[in-house]
Amino acid sequence: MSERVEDIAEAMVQNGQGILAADESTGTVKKRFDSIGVDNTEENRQAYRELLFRTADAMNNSIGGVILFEETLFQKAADGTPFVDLIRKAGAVPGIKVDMGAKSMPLLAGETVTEGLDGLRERLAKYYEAGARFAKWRAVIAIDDVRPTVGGIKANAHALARYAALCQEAGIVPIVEPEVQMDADPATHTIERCHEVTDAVLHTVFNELHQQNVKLEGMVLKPNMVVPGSKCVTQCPPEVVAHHTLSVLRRAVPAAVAGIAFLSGGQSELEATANLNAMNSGKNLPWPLTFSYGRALQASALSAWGGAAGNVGAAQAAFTQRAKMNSLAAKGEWKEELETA
Ligand code: 5MM
Repeated sequence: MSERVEDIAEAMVQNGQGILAADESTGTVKKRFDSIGVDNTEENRQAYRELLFRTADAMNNSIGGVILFEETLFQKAADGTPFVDLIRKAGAVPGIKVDMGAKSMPLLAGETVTEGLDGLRERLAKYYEAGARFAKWRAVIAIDDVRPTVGGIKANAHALARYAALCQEAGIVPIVEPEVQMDADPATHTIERCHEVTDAVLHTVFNELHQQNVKLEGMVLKPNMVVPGSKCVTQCPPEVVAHHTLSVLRRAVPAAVAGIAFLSGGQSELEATANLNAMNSGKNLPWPLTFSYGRALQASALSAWGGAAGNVGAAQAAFTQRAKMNSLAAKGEWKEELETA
């Protein structure tokens, strides 16, 4: 009997569990590996991902799902165990990034639309067969004084909904990720501008999801937090970020959605944890609010590893720490003192 998307979605985000975004495409891995002086070979990518997936404490206690890039979905650990089995054994759900990247819109300068719908039905069947039970599609929304345009928002929202519907048809939970960028250039926008844009984007996305009959109980939303651009002179403390983010989410996201798992978007590890914690502190929310971080879960682990087999233990300790801190934040139980305890 096939599992229900509602049950899979719930399992991914419950009880302070979050999602490890390890779906960096090969080009993005190159940027990350360049920063630690490691060659971007398949062998190194496999060794690094194995280190993460074998971090028992983090995987068993804090991670409910792992987003993989296609190469990793079909890869094996050094002892021949498929990565999908390692992840399942840790009690987490394996997932797959299925979009083909954000491509520039021909007549809307500075905006992108994410491609990858052609042939997606067939690819989803193959990924299901390989063990993936959720998928991810990321729309990248530019932000400045004039962008995004209504046309840019609509094109991305429409594609997100078409992707989500195809996923649910295949028995796969869609993670719907409309990312309003915080670290694009120029990133001088204020938190108020991010509030306005995120609100418009989420309303359009949920309108499209509704029109295409997507079951909200069987999806996870992966939004940006409402924050000022990273180069804006006025930065905001966690309480202010939480206030703006929750006010947008409460107005735009139906209570039926199974869960909300934020991206970190270029925030430091500590900022991403503190902001998530502030959102979960004593508020009565209709959905679990958790993390689906890439950089904010991996930055310390990556630099502790540095490509050396002898550093695997140190890298795993760093990953365990971030996973644990974010899991506490997803329950509103994190305190800064715990970082050094
Ligand atoms: C892990 O990075 C994903 C993007 O990979 P590509 O740019 O190579 O396609 C990204 O979608 C990620 O899942 C989310 O943005 C969350 O990652 P951050 O680092 O923003 O938390």
